[in-house]
Amino acid sequence: MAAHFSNEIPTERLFLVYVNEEESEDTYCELELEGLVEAAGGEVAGSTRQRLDRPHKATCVGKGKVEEIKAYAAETQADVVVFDCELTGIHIRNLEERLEKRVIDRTQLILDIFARRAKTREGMLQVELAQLSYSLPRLMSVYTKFERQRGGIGMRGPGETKLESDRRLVRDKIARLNEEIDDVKRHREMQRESRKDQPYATVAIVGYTSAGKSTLMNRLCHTDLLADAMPFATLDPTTRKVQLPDGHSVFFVDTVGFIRKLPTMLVAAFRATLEELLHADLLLHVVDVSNPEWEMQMDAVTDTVAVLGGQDIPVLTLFNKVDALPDKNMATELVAQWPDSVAISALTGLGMPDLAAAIVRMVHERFGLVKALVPYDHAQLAENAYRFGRVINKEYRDDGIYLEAEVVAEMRGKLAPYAVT
Ligand SMILES: Nc1nc2c(ncn2[C@@H]2O[C@H](COP(=O)(O)OP(=O)(O)OP(=O)(O)O)[C@@H](O)[C@H]2O)c(=O)[nH]1
Ligand SMILES: [Mg+2]
Repeated sequence: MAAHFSNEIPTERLFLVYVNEEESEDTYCELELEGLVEAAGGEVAGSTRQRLDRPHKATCVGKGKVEEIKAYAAETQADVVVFDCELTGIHIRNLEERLEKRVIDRTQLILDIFARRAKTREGMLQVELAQLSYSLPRLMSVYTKFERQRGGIGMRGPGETKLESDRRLVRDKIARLNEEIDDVKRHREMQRESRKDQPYATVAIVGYTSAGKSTLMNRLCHTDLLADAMPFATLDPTTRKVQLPDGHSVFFVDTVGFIRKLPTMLVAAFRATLEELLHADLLLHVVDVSNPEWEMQMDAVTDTVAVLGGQDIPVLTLFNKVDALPDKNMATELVAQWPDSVAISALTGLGMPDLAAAIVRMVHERFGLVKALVPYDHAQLAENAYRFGRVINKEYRDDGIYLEAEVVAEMRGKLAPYAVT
């Protein structure tokens, strides 16, 4: 993975603190955090874990643990201490003071990866917005404590002024970023509008990070997108038009991966990108069944889709990486249990004919019947029904072309003015 490290900045050594409620999650959480560290270009110096039902107010973990972390982190020559949970501004301030090291949490780590991955203007703006929104409340609580201390000895002044001005600066910057993102969003909407001239169904590929979405997209669309074992290899959505075996075309969209404990703030900052999937006719939910935690990952994705408002879009579940399953029966059993599901290997191509058939079937289910009498000067519209749906009946009448067809919603809209019963 050396390619992901920058030559100019020395690789930072990160000491990891796993903070879990349940023991059963340990191994998986550790692997996941290590993957995130690697994706951020860091190196794992060492780690420790702490079972925690409720974080301590001042330092997240208890006093004794803080001392232990301090000793370990010094011993392993770590530059940064990473907590696998969300820290408050107070936590960060106190921990940095006591550990004498820079302290970051899981969200900051993810944001750092996003910052490295962002390539498009929209992606970069969204990452910056997320970083600032994340820093704002933390900035406040750090100063709040400072403020109170000063207040205690009867002083008012620089501390508060600095807090006020810092807050205002960050807020102004956030407002500017939001405006810029709105601009980009309008542009994206225009693109989507222009796609409406080609009212093919849109199929969005969603799933947990590293589930194999880009690998599948590459296989389906012959693209050459980065597919990598690192989390969050994809940040910006890519769209491609592909012809299905039934002759109809669809747009496939590859999207950013989801992860458990994805902070809502982050989801909000990426809303503009993630909203792409709300316009989809069908979601392909890629699940890495070779991962022992696939059920948890699946829930995390379903929850995030619902948070975004996409719970009513039909989902085709793809049990991916079946080539890596020790027990081949597992895939067959899962598909039998799960409605609208297919077992595949995006890597080897296993199950692709089944997948194509299932997409055709589900896209067709999204088609709706229209009966219309299209005037001759709009004959192209009637022609388009062949491209964007299935024509059941067509008659050339005196007053226009009578058409009975099953077409996508976009196309139904276009035919609506000429609808007959
Ligand atoms: N064994 C096996 N590995 C796979 C399969 N599909 C994908 N992979 C591997 O899984 C890793 C992640 O694949 P990606 O396609 O980048 O996953 P993604 O869902 O796009 O991930 P992000 O964009 O990072 O969210 C890569 O190393 C792929 O080679 C599969 O069917 N079998
Ligand atoms: Mg990807």
